[in-house]
Amino acid sequence: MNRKLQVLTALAALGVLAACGGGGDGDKGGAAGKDGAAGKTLNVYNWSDYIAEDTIPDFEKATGIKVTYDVFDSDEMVETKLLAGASGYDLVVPSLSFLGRQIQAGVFLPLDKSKIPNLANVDPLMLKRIALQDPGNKFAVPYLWGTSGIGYNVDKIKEIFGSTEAASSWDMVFKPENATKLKDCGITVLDTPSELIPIALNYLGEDPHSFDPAVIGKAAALLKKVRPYIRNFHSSSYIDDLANGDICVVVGWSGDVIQARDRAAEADNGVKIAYSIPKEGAPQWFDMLAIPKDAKNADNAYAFINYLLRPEVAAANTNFVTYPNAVPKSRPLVDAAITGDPTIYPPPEVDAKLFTFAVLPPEIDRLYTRTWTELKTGK
Ligand code: SPD
Repeated sequence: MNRKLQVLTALAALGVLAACGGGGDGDKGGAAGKDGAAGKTLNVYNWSDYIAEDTIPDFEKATGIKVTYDVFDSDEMVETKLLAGASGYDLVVPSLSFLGRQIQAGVFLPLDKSKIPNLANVDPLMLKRIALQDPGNKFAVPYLWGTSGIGYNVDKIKEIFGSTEAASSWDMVFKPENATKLKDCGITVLDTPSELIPIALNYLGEDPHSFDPAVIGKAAALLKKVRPYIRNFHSSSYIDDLANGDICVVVGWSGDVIQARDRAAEADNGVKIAYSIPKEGAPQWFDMLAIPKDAKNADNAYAFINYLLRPEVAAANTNFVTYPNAVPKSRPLVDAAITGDPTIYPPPEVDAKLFTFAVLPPEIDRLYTRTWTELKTGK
């Protein structure tokens, strides 16, 4: 059964298709029910490839709220809109390290938790971890999480290096003698310094959270050495590029690479894709649901957050996009192939090597941006 059919079948079995809305979790008496027809809209800004295809239509059927859904593929894009103000969005999904800075800039509405009864479904340990950057979990709710690592074309890597062992280390992309071998089949890296600089620092044995310009300079030097072998800087097109065999390696996000693997398998095009969390360690990040303080439809945003936290909805999203969610009760509803995949749910020994991103002070954020521009333009 293909993934779309699996999701439909699972949702039908759970009785959440059609206009039922019956999660039994307090959704029905929520904001949606109280709004007049004119207020039945919701403007959402989420990452691309980051929601099951039925989630929005099912929410619309269940609540009568019409959703306008826009996508982005970098935290920098969301941040620019939020800091400029009047974004027009009622719900945004920044990652935790950016959210920390945006909270300080005062762009979010403090959550009225009485409007999100399903907050009780969220993993308390995750909330505790997140509270380091959002004290008291005052402004945001975790949506999905993942890691950043190496996605690769299995047959190409075997052909070039003799086995896929090479993909278990960042050496494969950061040693020029390796990267040069990948130049022709194509390397893409995420188009953001917020990922690549900490990854390079960690690889060099430095603190990935360092704010020391001299230390950050070491990451810049490393990236500069392999720059000639990087074909593309992009944070979403690599899903199809990997799946079609147009590139052979990406420094990308876990679930996106697994989606590329599944797209290739569904297309039956003979391309085999795998994802590796390199042994030197890799980033772990959390993407967060937050309401801009100038949101026009905040009550509908609460209703949507609450809907996403239903176990069956969270499971459907995880099954579709292959990123873990924050709702432990969803786990029995997630495909065993996903929960049992150590590249999606890292086992404790891998987890121990993961690091999170720091909230960058403005001057370091500017240094990151400058470093990135110089790298990309070759200056
Ligand atoms: N296609 C969805 C990707 C979500 C990635 N979020 C990562 C944020 C960490 N910087």
